[in-house]
Amino acid sequence: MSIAVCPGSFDPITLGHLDIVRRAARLFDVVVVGVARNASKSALLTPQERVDLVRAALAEDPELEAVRVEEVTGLLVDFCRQTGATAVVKGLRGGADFDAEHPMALMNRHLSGVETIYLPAEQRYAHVASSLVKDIARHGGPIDDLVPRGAAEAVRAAVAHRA
Ligand code: COD
Repeated sequence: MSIAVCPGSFDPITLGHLDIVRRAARLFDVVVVGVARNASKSALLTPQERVDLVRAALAEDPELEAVRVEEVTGLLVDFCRQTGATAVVKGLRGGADFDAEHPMALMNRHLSGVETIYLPAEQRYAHVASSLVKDIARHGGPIDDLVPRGAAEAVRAAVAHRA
């Protein structure tokens, strides 16, 4: 049985993330979304909020019903070992993503042998980033067509509450 992890901060999950998870689910028998903390970013949403928003987004799509969502609290390679995953699936929007992802892919393989599979971003989501979604929301702009249903409201509430 092939098992893959789709990791990310998902702060918040976007339609671009969702597209990568959907495509990973067509390639692997089991996909686990790992909601992790990126030490170089300060998160708007709590880990539980991010997990809940990912679960709510997956529940909207029958194709993604079997995809599990868990929080990653330590090293990604340890999470992969615990879940039995032999691959990590990442989305690439362009060269900057590759430059950021490649050292992690090499390090994760060095640490545990886990392979990283890159999926090119779907063109219509290649400009979508969680950081831009938050920036737009902070300035009162429209984010509803960038994130799954439910996530937009949660981001607006968090921005208003934590401003
Ligand atoms: N279309 C396609 N792909 C996208 C899009 C989009 N619109 N937006 C983002 N993506 C991709 C990103 O390129 C990335 O591959 C993935 O989706 C997740 O993106 P983010 O922004 O939610 O998450 P990141 O990049 O902040 O996540 C980094 C991790 C948290 C996964 C990483 O820091 C990690 O593995 N941390 C765990 C601790 C660890 O093991 N550290 C050592 C690593 S060597």
